[in-house]
Amino acid sequence: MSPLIADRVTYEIAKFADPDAIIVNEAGSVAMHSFDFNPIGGRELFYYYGSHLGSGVGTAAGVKLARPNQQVICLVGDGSFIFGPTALWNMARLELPVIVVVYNNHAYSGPHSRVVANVPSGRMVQTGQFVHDYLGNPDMNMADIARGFGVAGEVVESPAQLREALARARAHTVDGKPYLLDVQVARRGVGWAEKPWVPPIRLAAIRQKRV
Ligand SMILES: Cc1ncc(C[n+]2csc(CCOP(=O)(O)OP(=O)(O)O)c2C)c(N)n1
Ligand SMILES: [Mg+2]
Repeated sequence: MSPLIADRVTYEIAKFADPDAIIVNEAGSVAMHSFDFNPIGGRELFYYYGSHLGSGVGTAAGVKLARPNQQVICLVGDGSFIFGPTALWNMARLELPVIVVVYNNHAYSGPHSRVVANVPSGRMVQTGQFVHDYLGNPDMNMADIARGFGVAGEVVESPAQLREALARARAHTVDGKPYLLDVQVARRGVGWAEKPWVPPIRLAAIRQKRV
């Protein structure tokens, strides 16, 4: 089934994670269920979110440096990820075996839902034309971005592939290397069309010189 439901992704990762894994969370609108966190010897949650996007990947690198003997899994939204993927390069360079999972719904879904909730009679809601929330068309390939920083990874489109990809991620980390999963997840909430509107700004129609 593609795209996946975000909750299914979380469930599969919770099944996969080590009993003392550290979860670094910058997946803002994803519910952190199923992990059964217990900082006294069990799984730990490192959570910093809300004000400045882009901290997740760098935080995960730092947590791995501080706790080299625990599995570190970074959960991050696609919008948050693109604000700060740079620490992937540090993971590659310093050989920090972190698993990064991008919940890629091709959207700033949280702000979208807040606009709909807070300005229900607003023009964007009336027209269904949300100027700033959709990150698809063209879709960003986070595995390609990771490759650019020297980190291996893959795009994941089904629960079966997710389980296989997590096994590959584990193999990479056992080998001392980071790994990134770009998991295609469904946009949730009100006001999302299957193919959301994009602003019709095209230079081709107005430019006079082919430069
Ligand atoms: C530097 C910065 N710019 C903009 C914002 C506003 N903002 C808060 S959440 C968010 C979208 C996050 O998108 P994503 O990580 O894909 O999560 P989703 O809501 O789609 O689950 C934005 C743009 C912010 N918090 N920080
Ligand atoms: Mg998103």
